[in-house]
Amino acid sequence: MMFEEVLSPGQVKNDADSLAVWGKDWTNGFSVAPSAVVFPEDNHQVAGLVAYARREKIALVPSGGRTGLSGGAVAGHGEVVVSFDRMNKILNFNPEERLVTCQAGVITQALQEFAREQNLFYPVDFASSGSSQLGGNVATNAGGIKVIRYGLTRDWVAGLRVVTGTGQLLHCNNGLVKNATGYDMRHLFIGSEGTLGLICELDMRLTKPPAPQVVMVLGVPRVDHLLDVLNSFNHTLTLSAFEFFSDLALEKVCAHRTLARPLAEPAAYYALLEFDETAMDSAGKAFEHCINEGWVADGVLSQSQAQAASLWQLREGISESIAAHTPYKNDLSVTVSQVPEFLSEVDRFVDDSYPDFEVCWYGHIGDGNLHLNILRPEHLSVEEFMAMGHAMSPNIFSLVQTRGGSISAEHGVGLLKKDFLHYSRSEAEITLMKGLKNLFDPDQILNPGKLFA
Ligand code: S2G
Ligand code: ZN
Repeated sequence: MMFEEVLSPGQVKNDADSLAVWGKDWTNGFSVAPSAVVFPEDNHQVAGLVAYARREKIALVPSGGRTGLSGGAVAGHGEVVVSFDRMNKILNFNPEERLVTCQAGVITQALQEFAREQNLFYPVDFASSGSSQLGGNVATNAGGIKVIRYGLTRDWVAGLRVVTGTGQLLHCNNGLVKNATGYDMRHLFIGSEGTLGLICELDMRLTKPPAPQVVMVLGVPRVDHLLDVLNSFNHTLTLSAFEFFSDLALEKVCAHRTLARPLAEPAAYYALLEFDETAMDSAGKAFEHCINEGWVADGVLSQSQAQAASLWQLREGISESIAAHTPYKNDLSVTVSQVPEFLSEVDRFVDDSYPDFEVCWYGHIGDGNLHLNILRPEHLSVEEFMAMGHAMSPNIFSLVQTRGGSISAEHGVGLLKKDFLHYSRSEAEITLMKGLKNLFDPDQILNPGKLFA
């Protein structure tokens, strides 16, 4: 049995069903062919299995909630999947520091609930938080819907225990607030997609809960007005979220979830705003200003937490609602001020070059992150369509590159975007990143083939 010196037989699976389940994530279009799945239960077992893998030249693919959208957790070439499902305990809570020590396999929502029980708040949130794991959130520096107010996962990691590709267990920062003693190693591992080390344990910071939240959905006739609306509300209150979606996205989610449209008349775009109920007066003034300026045609304000949740469904339900169209996904970001022009440029390109492609826009426009999902026309097979999506991407990524944007804002590079990394990172940076990879994983056993072409 593999890893017999480190793991017990019950911690190793190689039956076909297990290989099929744990060998993939939410990304379509890549072969799934791991040789085994292992389930370590503590940091020392992780260190032991990496040392064993290094000696036996076995490639390892770390796997958390398997909600990734760039193939970062796909094992397609006989790798061994290292699942953190059994490292799913909250180990400690320190009220003075407001720090929770979690194993990597803790589900994001479990941390959110634990925080609530302590009358505190873990603010990083997104549609997949019910199944994603903290280790994977850190490995991809997950963002989601509250970044405009609370930042990204990176901003909430106070400490990490990571096993590098040489089998060393590193303790990074130990939960300290201040630590000016050289390079902050945390930030190398955060967003490294399991290519520099296997994240085993995290010290996550919590914060005070906000006031009860109110949600507004506004009908916005023109894309450039979205920025005017953002600026108008940003000047008068603290936004917890500023999301957007197109009318096509709304049409799909209302049909899929049999939800009523939020406004009497359709609009080209919709902005979903969330803010503290204590800012209601300021929000009313900003809304009136936007109506008077013609930036907003109509709007609805949640009257209860239940209604706030149903308005959020209009945004958070989009991804699932369009899945049947096997969309070709691009997760792009530019600085916020460039969003309207950039979005219009991409629309023009797709209209001119692929007139039968339907563009479904949605995303976290308040932080410049747009999710471009192109719906597959029925006359194309998934393979044909994915190939066309891949072929069109250089044109879209050239538009991103011109604006100094990112070809992957929050979903990571993985397998899906590795051929396009140079559109967002210079040759010098890529050379240095590969140097770091060789330093931390000299035998290239950690998630090989990901991130770099
Ligand atoms: C979102 C979820 C994945 C996708 O809805 O914000 O990050 O692109 C996405 O559908
Ligand atoms: Zn997103």
